[in-house]
Amino acid sequence: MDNIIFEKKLNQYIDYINNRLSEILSIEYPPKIYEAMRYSVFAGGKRLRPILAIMSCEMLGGNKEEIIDFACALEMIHTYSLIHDDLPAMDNDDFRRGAPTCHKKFDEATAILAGDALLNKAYEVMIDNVILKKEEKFQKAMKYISDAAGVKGMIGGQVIDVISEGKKIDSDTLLYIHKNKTAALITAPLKAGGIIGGMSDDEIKLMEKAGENIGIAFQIKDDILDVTSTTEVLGKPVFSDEKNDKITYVTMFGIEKAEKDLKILMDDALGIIDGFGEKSKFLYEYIKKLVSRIK
Ligand code: GRG
Repeated sequence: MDNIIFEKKLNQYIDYINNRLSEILSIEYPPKIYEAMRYSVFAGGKRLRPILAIMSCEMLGGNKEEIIDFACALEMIHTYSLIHDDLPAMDNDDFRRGAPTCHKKFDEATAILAGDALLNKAYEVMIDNVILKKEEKFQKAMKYISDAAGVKGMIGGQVIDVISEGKKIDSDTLLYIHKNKTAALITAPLKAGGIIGGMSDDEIKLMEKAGENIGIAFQIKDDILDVTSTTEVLGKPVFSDEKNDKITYVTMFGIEKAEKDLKILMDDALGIIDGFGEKSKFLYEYIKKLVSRIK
């Protein structure tokens, strides 16, 4: 696909997502909490998860108006997780995306509440859609997203990550962390988008497999960037895993194996997406570019 066409289309998706997020998070009372929520949501994230949701929905001819609120819910859940992850009680990071983290810009109490409020808002928006639209596919989309965000997904992964700090963990534990902390919230948009776009149960299973591979590959890439990039490019400190005494794919297996496994996982995922034919071209290109990301 022509790069200019790709970038143009991608920016259209990002604008569409940002406009809806801005509507959902329009400032009401008490303004301080909305300001903190908006600060982190509009701090320059890539919008990876909502983009995956919309692309997956459109792949079989679904329309983006049906998935947009679920896509925004995913971004709000993602943002809450970053706000809380940056807190002193967790990673204690002062910078993200090149700007002060939420608790540094505001204060700890506001950052905790802004995270809580974003998580809650995600569910408010999804349940509004479920009630209004009454079709089972919206219920299923909400179920995929809430399962992925919970203890059987991102939170479970985060718990094991936190309690593993400074400990020697085995490869199964590392894989559990990557699968749940990172891959769950990458698989969920592909499944939610797919179901709303009209995929069958078998197709959803394929998306689940692809999502898991992409998610683990994405985390491996994150681990690689942590030791190969610079603070200026990443917008956050490098060698943060070492600082936090965390075992990563790179420290466990070395950079060469990390690069090799990343490629195997991505090739497998791309093969699945390619199997959906011509309409999957855009998602295919997008996922391919994720591996070559520099931040
Ligand atoms: C606090 C419950 C709770 C969970 C936190 C997401 C997370 C779990 C921690 C953040 C740290 C981390 C390295 C997570 C792995 C996933 C990841 C690479 C997140 C960054 O996602 P991007 O690159 O972020 O999509 P942007 O900035 O583009 O939004």
